[in-house]
Amino acid sequence: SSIVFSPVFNVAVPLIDRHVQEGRSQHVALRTVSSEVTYGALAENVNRCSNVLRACGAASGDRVLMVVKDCPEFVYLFWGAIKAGIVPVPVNTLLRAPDYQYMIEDSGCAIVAYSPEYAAEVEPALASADAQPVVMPIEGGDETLQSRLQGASSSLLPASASAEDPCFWLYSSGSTGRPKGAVHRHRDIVVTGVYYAEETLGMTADDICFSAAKLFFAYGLGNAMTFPLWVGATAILSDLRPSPEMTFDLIQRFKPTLYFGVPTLYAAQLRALETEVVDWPSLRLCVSAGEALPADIFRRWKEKTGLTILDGIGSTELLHIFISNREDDVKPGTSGRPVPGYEARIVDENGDAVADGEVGRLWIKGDSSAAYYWNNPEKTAETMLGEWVNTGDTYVRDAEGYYVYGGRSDDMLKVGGIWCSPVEIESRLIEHAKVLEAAVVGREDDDQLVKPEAYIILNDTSDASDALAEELLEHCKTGLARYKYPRWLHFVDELPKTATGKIQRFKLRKSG
Ligand code: 3UK
Repeated sequence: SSIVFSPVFNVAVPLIDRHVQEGRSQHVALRTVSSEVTYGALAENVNRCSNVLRACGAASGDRVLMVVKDCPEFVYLFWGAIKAGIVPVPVNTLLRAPDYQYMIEDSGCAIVAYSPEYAAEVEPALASADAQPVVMPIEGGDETLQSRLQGASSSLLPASASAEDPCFWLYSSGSTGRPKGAVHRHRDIVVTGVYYAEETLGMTADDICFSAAKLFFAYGLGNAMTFPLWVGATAILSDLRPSPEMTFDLIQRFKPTLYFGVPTLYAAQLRALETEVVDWPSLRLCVSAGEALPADIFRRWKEKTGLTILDGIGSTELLHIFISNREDDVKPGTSGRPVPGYEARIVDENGDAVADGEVGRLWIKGDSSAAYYWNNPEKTAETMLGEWVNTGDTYVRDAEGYYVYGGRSDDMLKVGGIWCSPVEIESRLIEHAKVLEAAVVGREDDDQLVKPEAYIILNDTSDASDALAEELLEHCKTGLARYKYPRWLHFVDELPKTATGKIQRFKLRKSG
């Protein structure tokens, strides 16, 4: 059931131009609290954006780094780049200047586009980077994308490409080392649209998609952009930080049919629903991904709202969800079964399949997997094993064929669905003058969701106090992306270590 692509294939044509060619120009593609963009207007703005990018000197294959909030310009830029043969690289907007400096240098991007909200982190990154990309703020002045779009031509022929050509990148983090740019191809967007959006969720042009996960995550990128554009549906976009109030307001205002969240947010919404009444007859399905959805949250959500949450596991490397529950086939507490078009294997250290009921590493084969990591042959070789991708997760397949998540095979944490490296938090803690050593592990909170917990050895143990704990938390919040601060902090006299001095995080995970 492989998808066949014509030899010349630019994915901007089926996702953007096709809707105009097929008479859907008046259908709403994007909706925000202040605007509505039809498919006709979208196609014109994408062309204008291609022309602006070319006028900035970007050539075929050049990268445009996007630190952009969820707004129509995100969509114009992403597709304007692709249609012109330029490679968009949307990145996490919650990061700090050193992260952006690294991505500017690693990607060798020709252009950096950013929403003014992120200027305080992006501008210092540009100033210290050893490269001089063209700088393009999205809005708020003369030399901005918004102002340039007004003067640009709205016609453009798509750059010639093949389904196998590099199309866009997404950065993915590891427990040690820098983030890696996963290079995705034109076809990957179609593959996820067909197998997951259409065949698994039954998405059609009548759907209205609302994703609490932002567009810069592969999860949000599919939910609120590539899926709706693939089927000709409507996406709701909001630049507000996800919160129960924000989601309740948008659900009541815009009446989405599909809602995409992460477990931490479902847990917070359930708490808010203890005192609040929300009416949501429009929703037909809810989706969860990013980290495992505890069965208890599934059950309480069903009880409170009558709605089913479909848990599914996806990754940046595979682009979207490859094992999932389905409306007619749900087993709470599991990730479900492989999505059509994907094969899953659970293997031992030698790469041999283990029996059902036994724990192993999860490998996935599917046509949406990234071609390679940019500039990183070692990590590419570790992760991309011929046709298979090593997900870095441990899984068990139960007797009924459902896949049960068993944790990471590295030390990485998923916090609110977003990657969080214990090593990075430890490094930040150690930067504090009073800290000698630190170890960070994941611990489950009352909702069975993992959050970072820090164990700290002070230079002078008599400094231990609540005030210092507060100070260290503040130190983390200012130096790291906000979601990465430790939720618990313990002062200890020693840390469990191997003979070679490596911290034994598994021992800390068992303690307490
Ligand atoms: C973990 C899950 C258990 C797992 C993503 C949907 O999360 C996404 O991509 P990332 O690259 O992280 C991938 C890793 O996250 N994970 C994701 N979903 C689940 N673990 N149950 C789940 N349902 O460790 C995986 O390897 O940030 C999610 C769609 C696209 C995505 N990129």
